Amino acid sequence: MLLLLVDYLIGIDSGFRVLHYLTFRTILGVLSALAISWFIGPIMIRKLTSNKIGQSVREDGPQSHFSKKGTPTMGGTMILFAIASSTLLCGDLSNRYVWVVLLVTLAHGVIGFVDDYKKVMLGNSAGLAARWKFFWQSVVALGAAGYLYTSAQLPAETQYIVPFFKSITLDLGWAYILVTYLVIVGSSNAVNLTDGLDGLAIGPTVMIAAALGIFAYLSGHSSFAQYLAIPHLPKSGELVVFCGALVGSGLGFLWFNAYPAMVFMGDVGALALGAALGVLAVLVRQEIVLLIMSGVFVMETISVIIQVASYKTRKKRVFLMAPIHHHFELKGWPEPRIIVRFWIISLVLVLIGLATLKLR
Ligand code: 57M
Repeated sequence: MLLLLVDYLIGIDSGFRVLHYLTFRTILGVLSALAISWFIGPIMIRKLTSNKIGQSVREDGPQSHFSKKGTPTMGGTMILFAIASSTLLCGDLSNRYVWVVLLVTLAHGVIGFVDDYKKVMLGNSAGLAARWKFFWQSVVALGAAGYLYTSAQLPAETQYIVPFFKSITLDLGWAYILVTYLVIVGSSNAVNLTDGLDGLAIGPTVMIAAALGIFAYLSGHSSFAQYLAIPHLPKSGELVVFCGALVGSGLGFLWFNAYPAMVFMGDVGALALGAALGVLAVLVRQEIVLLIMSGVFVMETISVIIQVASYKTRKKRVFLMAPIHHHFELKGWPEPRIIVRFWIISLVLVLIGLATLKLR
């Protein structure tokens, strides 16, 4: 939006020329999303509380969660409002990548909103049936994948690079659509599974979004891309503003979701944020690096797969409870200890992901 006004604003004061700089608009995106979240947070928590939009807690879960019953949920609506507002304000709205990431994120937010609404407002503990949730996630992800594949203007937009190997680029043709679909839906559901302790999902999400913003900036810059031997994707630079808005809104949400949480993000937040990370990784061609940086989300998902498979085949559990954060809770680890240790693991994995820029 600001870019549409920049010529008019420069006429008022030449200082507004700074709006042409991506870095300045990214910083503005972070701070505006943070300010929006800080402003909306208390209002939203009061509204959710007064409308009794509180979390129901399963009886078969860890005892320590029973005290969380009634905590306001669907805080993800605040996250998404802050992300959308800041991106629309600070981003270049003529950039199709910005619209792809925004629409995929918001579409998953709508799917999560319907699930939360059915659970919390209609008292239907099952929420949106898993098959319908998966169906609509698939529609959105396949739609995005198909659009990106058919609208690609450069081979680099659909080729795969392998971290640590400078000269390997894979052109998988239409398989790009399948891989993109799996990355978006997998990432969305992995964050959803992880969102089971205060701040456990939003912490790594903010770290990974910041790292993907660095990848987007470098890929969008021809000389940096050439120097680092990563694909030069002229349109990806503008994604930094979206990443900045995600970081700002995530930190703003964490202000209220930090232990002991005043609000949960709900599926509206978890599904959307996971999808955002997935589509960002696809747009900057760093799907494998996303897998590395999202190690906590991957670990949580694999723990569920192992637990369910073991229980179904052997009637025995591998973990005390899945996802794995519950396993550590039942081992007696205090919740904050699990959260901070998972954050530290995420930070290490994000730094390893960034190191792939040089280790090639
Ligand atoms: C998403 N939802 C949290 C909150 C959040 C197949 C199975 C592994 C599915 C899984 C499941 O139901 N996953 C759904 C996890 C829930 O959080 C809500 O959901 C939103 C995210 N989707 O925003 O609105 C609970 O998590 C806690 N929480 C916090 N702080 C936060 O900031 O403390 C959430 C956010 C909240 C709150 O207590 O109520 C969740 O855990 O359900 N199922 C499970 O994860 C269950 N595991 C399980 O059934 N394991 C079995 C299976 C695998 C065989 C086993 O190991 O034997 C656990 N979840 C719960 N109770 N609540 C255990 C039972």
